[in-house]
Amino acid sequence: MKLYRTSNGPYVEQHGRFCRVPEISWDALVTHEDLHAYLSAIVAKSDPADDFSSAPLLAPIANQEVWASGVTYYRSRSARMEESKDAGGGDFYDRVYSAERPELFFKATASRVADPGSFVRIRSDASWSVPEPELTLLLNHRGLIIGYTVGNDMSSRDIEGENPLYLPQAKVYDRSCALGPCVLVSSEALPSSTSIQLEIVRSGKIEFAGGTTLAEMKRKPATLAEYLFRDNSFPNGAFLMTGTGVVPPDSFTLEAGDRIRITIEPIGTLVNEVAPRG
Ligand code: DO4
Ligand code: MG
Repeated sequence: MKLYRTSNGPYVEQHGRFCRVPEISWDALVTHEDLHAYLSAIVAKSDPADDFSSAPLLAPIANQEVWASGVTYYRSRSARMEESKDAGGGDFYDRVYSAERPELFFKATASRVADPGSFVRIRSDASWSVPEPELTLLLNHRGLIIGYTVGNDMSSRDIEGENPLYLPQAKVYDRSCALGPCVLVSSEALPSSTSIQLEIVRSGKIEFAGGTTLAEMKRKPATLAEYLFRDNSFPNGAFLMTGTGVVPPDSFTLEAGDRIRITIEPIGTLVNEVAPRG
């Protein structure tokens, strides 16, 4: 079952049938005692809505913070060790990859999150920028996984590579994050065969394509969620990005106009364009 946030309010989709979710705030949905059961009851008793496709999609977020996990894939560890070797930071990435405690960092508030189909940004003071395609968990106020969405953790590799202490600047800025197109409402773990695909299209041609699967992820989503909620409360729930396993070659940097397509099969495809510079 998929939950969409649109400018006409939320819609739920099951087996190709879209139903309007009656007037209830997004925060109330995220903190519902049993979201899956609540939405199933709506689908069972409502007439299908015919106005879903005319409703522009919004990122599935209201008063949730977005956090992110780092170095959860070997590919991310290697790329970061390489980019920070002149700064002497490489060792930290190797250590965090094998440590018991994961790397978790604050990523965005809703105001910094781009809607599906809208612009993401590269920083004006960055020279090496990439998207990071990440399975993103939706956690309720108790820290339980209640759904999954597709996330893009836009990153400035030159800024992080210059000094790992610049991580917040490399990661947190306006439109540095995109979420959507919907939330797959499920508390079941996704199969390890679940693929995450990234495609970057420039001037109509594929400039980069790559992918990974959840089998490559070093950490379990539930463990990442447990660490995030340790001594930290999220009364409206939270999003937790689970890290990237897809890193374009070092010669690649994003340009204005690039179209970024991230597909995680059971959820859908999140598409965003890089905004003009300035
Ligand atoms: O360690 C810095 C950030 C890592 C990250 O964003 C990732 O691995 O996805
Ligand atoms: Mg990331």
